[in-house]
Amino acid sequence: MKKMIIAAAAAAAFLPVLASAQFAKTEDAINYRQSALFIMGQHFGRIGAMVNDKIPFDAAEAKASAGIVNVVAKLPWPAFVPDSSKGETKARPEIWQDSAKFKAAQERLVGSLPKLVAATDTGDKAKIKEAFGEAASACKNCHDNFRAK
Ligand code: ASC
Repeated sequence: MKKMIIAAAAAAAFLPVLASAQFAKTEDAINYRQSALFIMGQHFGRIGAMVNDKIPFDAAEAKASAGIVNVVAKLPWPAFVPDSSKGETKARPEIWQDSAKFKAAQERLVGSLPKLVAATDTGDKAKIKEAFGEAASACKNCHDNFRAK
């Protein structure tokens, strides 16, 4: 049992390493990050639609979606590999030119999401709306600075 726990912990510790492993092709890296961002957009958008009264509020759905966004938001960033600013991508060269600013933008988003998860744990729509707003502003900050229109 103890061995299994250690093995599981070791596997979990390697997850970020796996996520940053080299991609076979530049195109794979672009597809990978776009896929993660698409999933994030779908689930984040669902929460947004609920707190903005576009669809009925469903606390369990909000909680499930926040959990997904919180995990998947860790994935796109290692896929912004060098030389992947060309091709089917809206990624702007500033991502590579000002990598410290790009990293800070990622961290702002990733840091906002545990608060969104915590808010969905309460089931309180007003709290979820507030945490959603913070995360949405982190999404927008990165899009405004690093994504082509
Ligand atoms: C969303 C979504 C985004 C953000 C962004 C916030 O629902 O898909 O990328 O919110 O539009 O400004």
